[in-house]
Amino acid sequence: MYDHKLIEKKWQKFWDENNSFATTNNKEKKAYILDMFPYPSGAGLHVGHLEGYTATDIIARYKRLNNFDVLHPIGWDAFGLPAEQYALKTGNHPASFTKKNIDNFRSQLKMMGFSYDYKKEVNTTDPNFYIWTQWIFKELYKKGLASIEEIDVNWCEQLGTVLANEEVIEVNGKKVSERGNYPVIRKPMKQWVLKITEYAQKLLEELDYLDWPESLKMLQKNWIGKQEGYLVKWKINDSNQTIETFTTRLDTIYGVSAIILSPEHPLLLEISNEEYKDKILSYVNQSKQKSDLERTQISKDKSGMFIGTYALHPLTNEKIEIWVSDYVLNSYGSGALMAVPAHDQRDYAFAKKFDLKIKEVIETKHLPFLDDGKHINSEVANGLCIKEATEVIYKKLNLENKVKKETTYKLRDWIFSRQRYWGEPFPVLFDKDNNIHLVDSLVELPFTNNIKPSNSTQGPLANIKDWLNVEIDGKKYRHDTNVMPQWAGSSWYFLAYILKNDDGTYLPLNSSDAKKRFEKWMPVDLYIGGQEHAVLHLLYARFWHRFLYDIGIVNTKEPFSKIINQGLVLGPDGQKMSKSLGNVINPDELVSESGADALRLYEMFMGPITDSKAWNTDSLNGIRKWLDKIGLVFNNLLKNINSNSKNPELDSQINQLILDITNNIEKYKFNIAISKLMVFINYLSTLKEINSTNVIRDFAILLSPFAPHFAEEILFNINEKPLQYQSWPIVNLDKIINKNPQIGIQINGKIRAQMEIIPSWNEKEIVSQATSLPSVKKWIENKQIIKTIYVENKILNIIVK
Ligand code: ANZ
Repeated sequence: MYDHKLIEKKWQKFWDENNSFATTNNKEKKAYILDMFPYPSGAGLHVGHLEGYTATDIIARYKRLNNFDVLHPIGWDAFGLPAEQYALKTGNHPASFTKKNIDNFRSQLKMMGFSYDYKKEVNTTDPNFYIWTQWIFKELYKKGLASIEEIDVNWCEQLGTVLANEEVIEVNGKKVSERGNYPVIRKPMKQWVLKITEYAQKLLEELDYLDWPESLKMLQKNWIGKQEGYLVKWKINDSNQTIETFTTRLDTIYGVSAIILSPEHPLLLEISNEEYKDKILSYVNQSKQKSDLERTQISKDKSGMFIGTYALHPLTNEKIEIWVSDYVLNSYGSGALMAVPAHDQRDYAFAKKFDLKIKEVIETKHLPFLDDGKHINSEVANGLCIKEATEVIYKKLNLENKVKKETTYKLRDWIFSRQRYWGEPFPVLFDKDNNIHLVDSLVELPFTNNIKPSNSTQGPLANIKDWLNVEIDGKKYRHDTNVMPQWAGSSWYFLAYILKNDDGTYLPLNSSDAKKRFEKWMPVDLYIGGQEHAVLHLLYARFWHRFLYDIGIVNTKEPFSKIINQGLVLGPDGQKMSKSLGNVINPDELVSESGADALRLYEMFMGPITDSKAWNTDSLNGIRKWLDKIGLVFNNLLKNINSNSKNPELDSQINQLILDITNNIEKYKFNIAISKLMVFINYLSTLKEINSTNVIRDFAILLSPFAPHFAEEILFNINEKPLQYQSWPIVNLDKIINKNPQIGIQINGKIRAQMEIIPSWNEKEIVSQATSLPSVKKWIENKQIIKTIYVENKILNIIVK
């Protein structure tokens, strides 16, 4: 048994002392390999972190051995609610708590042997870092993309803060905070808002060019929610006002039964009939409690009321009732719709509930009828299908200026203030008239031990009176008492790594030297993390990056060219790991018992990186035993080196191994790569002698991305240089002895299996071998083979009935 404690310590010390993972800058090719930087919680690293971090480490080590300049950094996403809540509970300061956690995280990462360049380490709570977070904010402000607005926000009483839409989730139809599951209500408040909606189209377009999982792109696409349609103008009867409705089905306009406004529609009270107003107001209040999902769900009972006024149909001049209902969202389209019950599900439910007329304008088999068909009862559009009907109706309305094409997005602007303490302060001052003045220099987060919320709408910073008020040239100003959300720092941290100098300082983000470095390193070549960040971090980061591109700071439109979403590491019981279930696995104990190399190998051997998989400590022990076995096999062979021996089979096997490991690492199939290494060791264990240590050296290098300490130790034992001075073995294809050919087996025209054939087999033998394969058997069971056609060394067709 090898002494993992001794060996792992020894090599970690060596790597530290020899700057083994320093970012180089003298090669032709580069690889920027990025992890989603952790939030340094009190719980430390968990095995889920280690899964993604091991995967990126394999790639970073592999790229270094292949003569790439590699940037593989780590840092701390250290502002945020949990530290603040912990501080409130324990009376500690979030800064000291966070520092302690970071120290613990760093030593855990080192314990795992990850090849980070720690000189590039960043921390979002470091003023030298967030001075640039503030700078980006100021640039957004200067370009009109940041403003203070009185808006309906998601207010969470328990957390004492506003939350972004992306931070609110639905549980049983109720809106709750993503953190803590506390109730969230809608409430109008003055808040900083970033206009991500102005970037909706750009963010949508570029998605197509990214090498991201399709499911992740879909999530972003749906979140952005582009919809093309029409705005139709409706004149209000006996009034000069008009109302605009948004529709994607202009063709159905002859089937309108009512115009329906959202409860928040700005014209609602103005145009409603006096007698109805009290009732309408109480309806509006009721709808505040409901979530958007609850409001728009098809299955939910519809509510609403007539507001006592009418609109005039733009084509028929017919009087159409105007209603208010909360299934109409104010933030979508124009906050008002034309209800066509015969051809829309929600409108149908609404019409049924309130007994509105249902007029069919497409030949229908059932109601509501959502498909295309021949239009009826539609004057100019009779006999036409959707496309043509839309065109003629559009033309007719357009002549009278009653319609325009409109693209709408589901994406909402990003609410950017939080009434918290532990975050980036805003680099602004307000004068006595509430005008905004940007602060040129850093606005540092003031120290206080009183981080309790000051009252229900102001952050704890309002408690610090001598910070809050400032006097400049005899004029009085106030600081902003809000701080930025946790997502601010993570929206650009991948650029900060590039800015970080080895002496701990940062290049200015807007300097020409910085730009040169971005040209070298961006975009990120590989980014691994969980899918839970699909619409939060990954959308915000794309938005900021695209903005920085537009103002000429960075050279790529997109920050992350390739993303892999790692699957969840589940507890041994197959459930998501959680403290309450008591199924959390602690990496510290595992490393102490089996070693970091065994843990790294195990995490990669569990299954494909993208799959969710359950923990199994027995398999980890098996991996550890395999490492011991490698030691035994090598020790044995080292005693039997015979420079005269020739073994073409061994030459073939090692070259095949080089090819296989290379291909599988390139395809991120780490579990398969490890199984190939295992098969090779089995083969080596059958040999009596080898002619040199080259095969051992090559094996050690192939193993090194997965189990670096162990690999270094092997190299050391055969007097080879450390990994830092090695390169990836080069495959010699000529040495690979051609294996037996593989043929495909088709059953009724579909490939169902592959089979290796021995050259001496005749056709009859091949058919009999093929039909006895389990994967073929299940397709021919209880069937009759009518015919077989064999194409030499390629395919066997079996026709069955
Ligand atoms: C008339 C109509 C007839 C519609 C018909 C659909 C079918 P998607 O496709 O989900 O984006 N709508 C418009 N504004 C709305 C709002 N603020 N809140 C809720 N619903 C709204 O939906 C587009 C359709 O949603 C629009 O097209 C409109 O109903 C409704 F046979 O207009 B339609």
